[in-house]
Amino acid sequence: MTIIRLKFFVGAFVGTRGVGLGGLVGRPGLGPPICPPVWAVLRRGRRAALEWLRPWGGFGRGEAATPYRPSAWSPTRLLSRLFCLLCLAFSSHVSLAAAKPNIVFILADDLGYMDIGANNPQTFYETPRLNRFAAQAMRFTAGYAACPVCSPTRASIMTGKYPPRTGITDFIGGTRPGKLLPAPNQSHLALDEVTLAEALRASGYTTFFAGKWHLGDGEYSPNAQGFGPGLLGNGQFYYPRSDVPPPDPRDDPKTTDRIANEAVRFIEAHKDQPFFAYLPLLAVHIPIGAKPELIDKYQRKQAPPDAWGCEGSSKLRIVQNHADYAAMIEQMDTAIGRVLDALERNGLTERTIVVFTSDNGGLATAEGHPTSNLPLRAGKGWLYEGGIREPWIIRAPGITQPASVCATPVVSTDFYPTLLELVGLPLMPQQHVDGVSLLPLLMGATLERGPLYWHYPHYGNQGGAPGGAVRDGDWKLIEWYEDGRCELFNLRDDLGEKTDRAADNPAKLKELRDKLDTWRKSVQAVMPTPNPAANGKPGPQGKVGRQPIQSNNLES
Ligand SMILES: [Ca+2]
Repeated sequence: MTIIRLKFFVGAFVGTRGVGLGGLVGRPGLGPPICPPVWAVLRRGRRAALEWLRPWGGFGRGEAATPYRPSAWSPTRLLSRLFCLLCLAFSSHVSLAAAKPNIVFILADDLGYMDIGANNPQTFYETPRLNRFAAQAMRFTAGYAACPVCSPTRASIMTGKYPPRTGITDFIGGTRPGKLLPAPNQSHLALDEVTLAEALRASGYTTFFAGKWHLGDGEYSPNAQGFGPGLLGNGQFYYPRSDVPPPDPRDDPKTTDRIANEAVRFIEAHKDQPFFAYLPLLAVHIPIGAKPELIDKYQRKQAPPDAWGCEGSSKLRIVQNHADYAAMIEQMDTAIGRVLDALERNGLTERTIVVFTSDNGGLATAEGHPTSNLPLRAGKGWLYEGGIREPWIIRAPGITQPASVCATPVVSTDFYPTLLELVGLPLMPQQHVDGVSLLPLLMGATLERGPLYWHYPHYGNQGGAPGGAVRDGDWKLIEWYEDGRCELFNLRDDLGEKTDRAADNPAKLKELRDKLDTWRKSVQAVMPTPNPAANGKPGPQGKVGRQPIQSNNLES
């Protein structure tokens, strides 16, 4: 924390952008209670500090930087500003330097960015608890998963590393040849990785796990990676040993209620010690299931008729209207609400950081096509935005402002260092090599996060073909490994990735292609190889990258 405060001090004096400090002193946060007069002084100091910092711009929240004005300097004003900065520094100390806060990390499975009301007020689905949670938190509008499928993203959260570094670049168990033979995929997360859970446990945290692991079985289960011991399960799914019988599977086919029940019991039993509760839900992955009465509710709810387009040679759902999927989402939303209620009931809300995200985009091009990610293109298994842009919400009491929105592109490797820094633990740069602490963004400042990269050398089950991608500012390049063809999009103008700008921007094309290539070398990414059995024919998915057919009335 000292480093962070120093960074902000220095940033203020040298006139860099990114000194917005919203959230620091607006309300008591993770720290001990402070008497109201002190808070009043701090709030005045904060307002004055923000005014003082205004000439340097960079308050976040979309305010443009304004040029440095030499006339702003005067001895009186300088003293006043020093006072303001001291207020900020003191308040920062008070907010952050308390007993270790708890962490609740909720990871949905296959939930799309547009599947929650906080991101998509017009959605057919109902997510009142997540919407309310977002109104108490910071919502990221360009938060990404490190991969368009499951296991690699999960590994990136646990390690802070891009998937090529862990060797898990496809879902564990996945292998599908095409024109190319996919790169080899590890069957488990290596035990010498210091997972986020292990790092927190080593610092006194009690850890909790219930749900979907999908990073290895047996000796590679979550019991061996900082959770447990005593988790029961096999294959992908593990749960705490419990004397309480789980809900009837007919009412809880995705074990959503079981996970929430166990989490609530854990929270109540550990409210006096720091804990890290990791809740990787099975919802809303197929097979789709939910409480029968919820399915009845959505079958009765007025819905638009089915509508279809295509992505490559895959059929693409372009309307949200799936009753069973909606029911599954509502059951998830309610369960998340019960976990948040347990924090509140036990007086833990103000000292618990809560994260909500998903491991890949919504399923739109195969396997029942339950959702639509429009206006985002494609879905799970694809490197287009529908496959990798996720719900991303963080509530850090005393740090994040309610209902704040951050548009800076960030990725799932960033959770590891961000959470370490939020709870006051030293960073572990040798471990979370590809993560960047997002604390400045959470505080309302700006952050030069740098480019984000993807490497997916596989044929997905949803139609996607081997490829890589880079997002740098507003620009995004996708390189398809079958033929080396690249697509270039400007996401600021073209969120739906409809217009390939590669032909008219050769310089940008080369720049991003070079960056992607350099990055691949730096992470020792393994490329797919020619498949002799394919005789040069395209993969089973056919040619990818054609423009999807989309319904005009659904464009935005
Ligand atoms: Ca998934």
